[in-house]
Amino acid sequence: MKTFLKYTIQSAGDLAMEWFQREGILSSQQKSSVKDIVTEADVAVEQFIRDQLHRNFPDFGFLGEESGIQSGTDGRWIVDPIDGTLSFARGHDYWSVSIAVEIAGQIQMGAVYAPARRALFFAEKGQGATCNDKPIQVTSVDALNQSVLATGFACLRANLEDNNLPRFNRLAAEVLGLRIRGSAALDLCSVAEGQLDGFWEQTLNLYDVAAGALIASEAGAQITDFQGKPELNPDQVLVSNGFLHPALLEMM
Ligand code: 2AM
Ligand code: CA
Repeated sequence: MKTFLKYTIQSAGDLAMEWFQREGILSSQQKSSVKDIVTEADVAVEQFIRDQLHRNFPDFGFLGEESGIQSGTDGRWIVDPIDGTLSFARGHDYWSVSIAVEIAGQIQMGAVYAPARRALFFAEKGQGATCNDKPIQVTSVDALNQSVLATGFACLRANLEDNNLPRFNRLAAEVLGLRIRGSAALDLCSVAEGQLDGFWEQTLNLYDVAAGALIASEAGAQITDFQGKPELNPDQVLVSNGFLHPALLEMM
């Protein structure tokens, strides 16, 4: 399954790259709101992944960003064909394909592939995390004023009253650097490999974070909600190298 997953996500990434290189700034259709775009590539890449997975694992269910839910008996695949669609559509390199395998309610394997950055992140539960087959680990930065964090603003598209702006304001004043890069899946991997010391975002979906969260936690990251509950809650994702977690919880 591991070899199959790595092969499939790389093929999907190569397919996405064809669009990325061919189209430059892609024509995009409006999805549910003006701020939520989906490109033709999102749909095509998800269809490709779905076909591959179904052909090889017919008894697995499927949860995908573009085509919704299909139930299965053995477990399910959780797929975001292009996480960071806006970056993709505007020619930035920070976007990824994300595939997780859930068995008996637990994420067992996750892969996140950023083809434009030539980075393939992978983790299997209990086996550690890798980038391009090399082991990766979180940083040991333990002071907020030395930390580089990322966040995102999915919540603003949902017009929520509890949006991320107060947290952003509080943290921006305290940290060494704060980034908004537009792919939650890749942000989790960036914590795993030590480009970032932490990341938080709210109002995400399971397909944005399922694979990246396993990769981060296998690289030594701590993941909680904003109250410190040790679970993956896509509505409130706080991930750090662990050392920064108490200080970050205070700031949430
Ligand atoms: P996407 O690119 O697949 O849409 C960036 O802040 C993160 O938020 C990305 O992972 C992005 O995934 C996600 N995102 C963007 N718009 C969103 C919306 N309306 N609701 C939930 N998540 C969204
Ligand atoms: Ca996404």
